[in-house]
Amino acid sequence: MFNKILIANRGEIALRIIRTCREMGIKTVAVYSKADETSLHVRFADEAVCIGPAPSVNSYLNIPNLIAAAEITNADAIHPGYGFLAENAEFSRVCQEYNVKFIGASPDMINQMGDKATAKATMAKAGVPTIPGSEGLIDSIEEGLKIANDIGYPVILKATAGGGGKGMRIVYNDSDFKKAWDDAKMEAGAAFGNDGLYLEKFVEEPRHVEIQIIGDSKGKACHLSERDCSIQRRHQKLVEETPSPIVSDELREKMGQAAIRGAEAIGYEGAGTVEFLVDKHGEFYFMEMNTRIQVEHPITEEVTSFDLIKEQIKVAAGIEITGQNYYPQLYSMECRINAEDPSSGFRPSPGKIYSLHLPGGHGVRVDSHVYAGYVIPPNYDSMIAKLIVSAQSREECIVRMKRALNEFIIEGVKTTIPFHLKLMDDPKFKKGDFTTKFLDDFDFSDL
Ligand code: MV4
Repeated sequence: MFNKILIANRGEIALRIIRTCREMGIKTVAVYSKADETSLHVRFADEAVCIGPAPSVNSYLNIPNLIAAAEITNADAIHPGYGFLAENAEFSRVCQEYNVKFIGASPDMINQMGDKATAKATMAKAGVPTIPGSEGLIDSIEEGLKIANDIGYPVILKATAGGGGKGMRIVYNDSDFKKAWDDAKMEAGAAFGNDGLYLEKFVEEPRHVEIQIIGDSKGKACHLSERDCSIQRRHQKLVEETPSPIVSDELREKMGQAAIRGAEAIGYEGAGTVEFLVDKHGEFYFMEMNTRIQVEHPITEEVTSFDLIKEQIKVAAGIEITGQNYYPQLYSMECRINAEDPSSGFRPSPGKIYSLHLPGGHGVRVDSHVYAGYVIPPNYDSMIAKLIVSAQSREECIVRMKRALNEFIIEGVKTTIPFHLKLMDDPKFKKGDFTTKFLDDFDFSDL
């Protein structure tokens, strides 16, 4: 087992990783930027190293500084958390080069899953259902038009380097094709330095359902069931839940087995997530694979009683998994509490938290790094807490979430709490009747 893990991250996830390391008897090194000197992860870790000024590019994304911090402190592993360098193939490679175990995917795996057209082709070959479309990248508008006419409109053009919606265009007919192609290519080239596009049938009003998997160093993988992440705004998830209201035991089994087939086909090691779109007929299709721990992992922990960070560390240390799959024994839901004003287009609201009261009680978990007097820096993402509740049914979960949201007091900054309170009272949400378009016509003006 590792002796000391350096955590190449900040905020709640840095704290989350420190907590598991402490329980496992593993020493921790926090790294921090000048803007995070007063952060809790710095105080709770065994050691802390300043890695640069506030801007992420100079600190949390600065590979030489991170490696230097690991060498100085004699850390034998690095946990990247999510975001920042969690899916950076170069960082994974440099860690290997310096003999520090990267608790995440290999450079090869990151490259393979990071290129979306390659990931899709790899999964299709492994027998995972994929959406009909081009075989790999499209070389010309003419080729794209031909495929669009073969499969039928509407179609969607996607950047192979994308994910998160950038470089994506929906096309409804031949006459719109050229503009969509030019726009998507331009946007992808500017955002990723890679303007490769592929095409597929556009699935209207899908659900976003993802399967949590764990693979070990022997090539064995298991799944820990699904999370429904359909409540999103501009590709930012706001609420996640498990089990999904639309996933039957039969569908869970099929999606779980598909995710395992995909993971085992590539010899995936570590925790990962296989994202699927589920259409209104209950057909599911591979969308993307994330080679990291995700923000919403706690809901899976709550319903399976697994510590996913502990599992990540164990497989990274070479310990084999049992090969069993895990199914929800409870219902769990997460609300992302962001320092944003939901009534003004979710505009960031950084600044000082004057007073704070965290909810608690039966079935309530808060993963957060904030405290009364903490100043939320403007440099990083605005998530300040995850409110996770669990209960025996979805209905009880919603009641408990409302109770906990009402106990949550944050003075000094605007937060997404009013949005969550309104959502918990929404008749369609309460029925589990929503798709990824749900928030497109949600009224945020009275929050
Ligand atoms: C799609 C789709 C419909 N049909 N692909 C959005 C981000 C990227 N990961 C893929 N995305 C989508 N791909 C086909 N063929 C709809 C989306 C999509 C979406 C997916 C999941 C969650 C929210 C979404 C919001 C808008 C579009």
